[in-house]
Amino acid sequence: MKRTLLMIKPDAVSKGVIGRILFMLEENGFKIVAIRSKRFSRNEAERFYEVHRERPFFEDLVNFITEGTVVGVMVEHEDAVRRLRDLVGATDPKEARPGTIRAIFGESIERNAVHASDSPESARRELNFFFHEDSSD
Ligand code: FUP
Repeated sequence: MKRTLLMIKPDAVSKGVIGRILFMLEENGFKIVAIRSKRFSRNEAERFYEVHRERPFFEDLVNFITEGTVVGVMVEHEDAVRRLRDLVGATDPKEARPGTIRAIFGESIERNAVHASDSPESARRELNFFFHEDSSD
């Protein structure tokens, strides 16, 4: 698995840190293969976060992700899913390792700056969602 998705969330986009996040990707050896900005409709957001539908935070998550523009970044690296999750850090920025994207840019467990696919299967699905093609390997 060489490719995965990083999504820059509306909090980070509105703070103007897209460039700093892309810089961190390149600095850590990721090749940027494609970039697309988009605004999620409610329906798209609900489909993107389908696995969380029954979780108590689902409604807030959909509200947040539809509040502004997001940026999908297709990245390539050996062992891409695991490497990117390492660079992104824990879901809650307070618990994220110093130097990780969420530790630097995240505001809270909900407004945590970025999303990274959590498995090769998710990467395939989420890349397809952003880029309408299976570009996972
Ligand atoms: P992660 O894989 O680190 O993005 O984390 P999860 O898949 O567990 O959660 C996905 C998103 O749901 C998080 F980015 C933010 C949101 N979330 C909450 O708002 N509250 C929680 O308690 C857990 C997750």
